[in-house]
Amino acid sequence: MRPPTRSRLLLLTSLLAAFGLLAAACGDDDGGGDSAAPGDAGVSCEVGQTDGDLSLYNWSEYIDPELISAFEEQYRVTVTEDFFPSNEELFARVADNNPGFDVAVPSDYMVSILADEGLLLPLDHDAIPNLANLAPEFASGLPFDPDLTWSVAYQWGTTGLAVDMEVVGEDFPESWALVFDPAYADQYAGKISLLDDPRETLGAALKYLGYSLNTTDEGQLAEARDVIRSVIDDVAAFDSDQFEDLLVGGEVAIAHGWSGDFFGAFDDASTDDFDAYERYYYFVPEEGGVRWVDNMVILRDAPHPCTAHTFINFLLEPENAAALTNFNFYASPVAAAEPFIDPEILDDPSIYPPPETLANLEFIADTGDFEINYTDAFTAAKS
Ligand code: N2P
Repeated sequence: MRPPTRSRLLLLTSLLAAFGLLAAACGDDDGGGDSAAPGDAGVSCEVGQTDGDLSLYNWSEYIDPELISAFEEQYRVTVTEDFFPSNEELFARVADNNPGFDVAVPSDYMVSILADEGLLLPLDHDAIPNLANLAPEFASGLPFDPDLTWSVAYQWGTTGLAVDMEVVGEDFPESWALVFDPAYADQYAGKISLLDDPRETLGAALKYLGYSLNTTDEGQLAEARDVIRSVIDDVAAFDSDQFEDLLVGGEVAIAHGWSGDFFGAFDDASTDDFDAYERYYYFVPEEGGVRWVDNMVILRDAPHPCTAHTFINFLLEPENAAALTNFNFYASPVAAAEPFIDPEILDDPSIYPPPETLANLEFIADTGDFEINYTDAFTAAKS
């Protein structure tokens, strides 16, 4: 195996410890299989070729089960799914060795990290003709993988706050101050949830302070850590899987989370007599925040790389890409899907934000050796 850099090794160890995976990872000796370094040749597959069943490692509630069934039927394979709640947990799970996943769905900065560590298989573009369906901004020039060497966009969206207006009223600042200024947060003590995610939650605190969420300044990061600490007694949960259910279930009144997951919950909670969109409200705070792109990658040592390419190509079919967006309420990178996307979704500025909103947002970037400072600061903030 290509040896990880020293700082990555430290990052991995700290992540494994943070997620309680150390014992599991140490028990697995990968036996030193062959590994592709970045730039190594990948596989070559025919369009539509399959070489076995597909193992998909994804965020939860992120794909329509009907799309999975359609793929299984069309290609006569079985898809198994496993789920991760953060990019760091995904990294920790595959860094030592790939336990058998074919396709995974990391966000932007994690594509850079996985590629740098030699953990990805380069894509065979000839096996993915539906790359032609991507909107131009996703077809090339993305900061983390400009030529789609390793990844293809899956969905994109924003991170923000959603509030229960029955608790916070209608007159609240659209600001990170709601969760990070004790003057507000203390009013909602025990009714706030924050993402259990080092880059997202420290990133939000950094934006609240007026800094870049990609800072590599230790002093700024320490300030952000202290902001989280200052409201720690008000935080009911650090949660990345069920924040939307905590909100509509009434357990919290303010939740930090990803746009589409909230909209899915608002939709589910609405009935003929109850419009959840009147009661709950999602916004990106005025100080700015995260704009992210999640991406399909094929992991190094994927047991079924051709089925993986075929699956990626399948999700880039216009109707399939639209079905994904109609299911999860996240924006599609597939321009050709737009005629098949529900018009209310396409016209919703919270799902397809206008350029002036996007201008205020940052992608999370790989900070290289500094990355471990984020995981350590987050652990310190929570303890
Ligand atoms: C889907 C979560 C979206 C992930 N449930 C945000 N990167």
